[in-house]
Amino acid sequence: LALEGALRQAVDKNHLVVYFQPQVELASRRIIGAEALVRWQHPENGMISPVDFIPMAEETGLIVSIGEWVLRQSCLQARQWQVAGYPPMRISVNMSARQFRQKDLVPMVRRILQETGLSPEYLDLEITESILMNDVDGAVERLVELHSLGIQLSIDDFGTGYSSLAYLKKFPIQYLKIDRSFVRDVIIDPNDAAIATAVIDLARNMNLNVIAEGIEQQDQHQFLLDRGCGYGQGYLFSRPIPAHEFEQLLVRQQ
Ligand code: G
Ligand code: G
Ligand code: MN
Ligand code: NA
Repeated sequence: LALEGALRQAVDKNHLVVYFQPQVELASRRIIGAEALVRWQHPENGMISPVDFIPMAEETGLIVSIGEWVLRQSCLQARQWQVAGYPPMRISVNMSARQFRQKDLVPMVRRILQETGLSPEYLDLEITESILMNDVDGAVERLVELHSLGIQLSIDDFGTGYSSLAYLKKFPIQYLKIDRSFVRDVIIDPNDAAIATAVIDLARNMNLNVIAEGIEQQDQHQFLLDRGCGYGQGYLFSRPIPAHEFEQLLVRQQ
């Protein structure tokens, strides 16, 4: 309860901050997008990871206002980089279960796109496989509404849920994100290698883009590239970083 009050204050006092992790084309290492990841800059306790407050925010419903704030900040930042003349790139924002089910989600996203001036094709919403599988019919309906805004949709943490592949074709999505638990040991564990390869093949056969998460090593990068994985993110390329540092990466690759 103390944590909840503190988080409420943090929202009001603007103590939350959005970090950005580059998403790169594996063949060229060029930045094609960024995943927005929220952090809590606590005045005394320093930087607090979302794993330590998102679950509570989800339980209390605070996630709805936090999620809206993250979305607005992310769209604003992406738009600012475009206005500054950097090549257009996508911005990926994580959806929580509660947010995904919010009645006014679609008008809220539409309004933020209008307010920030970001063209919808540059916004990507990441929804975890487990959220989608929790209520498949409801999820399909919701995804169709979101897709009609002209935004992109990704399945996050793909492979970790009880995914029925039969449902996949019903979802109007453009990206699968291979969960980093499969990438970590992809070189040494034949099962992880088989799963990663299967997801890449599945994505390709369904005309979906695939992003591998958690790439930390050169040999993981090479493995995924060799198997036809188009995109990736991970510490090998960059950790999640503040906007001003991200901009330096954009400058460097011009
Ligand atoms: O940023 P990592 O660096 O620590 O993020 C940890 C977890 O928190 C990830 O599962 C990530 O998806 C989640 N997360 C980060 N930012 C957000 C956000 O803005 N909204 C939601 N719902 N989850 C987020
Ligand atoms: O759950 P989601 O996929 O949104 O989580 C993104 C999380 O992955 C964030 O916590 C982010 O900091 C973390 N992350 C990003 N790149 C790497 C990486 O290369 N290795 C590890 N271990 N974590 C990573
Ligand atoms: Mn994610
Ligand atoms: Na993930």
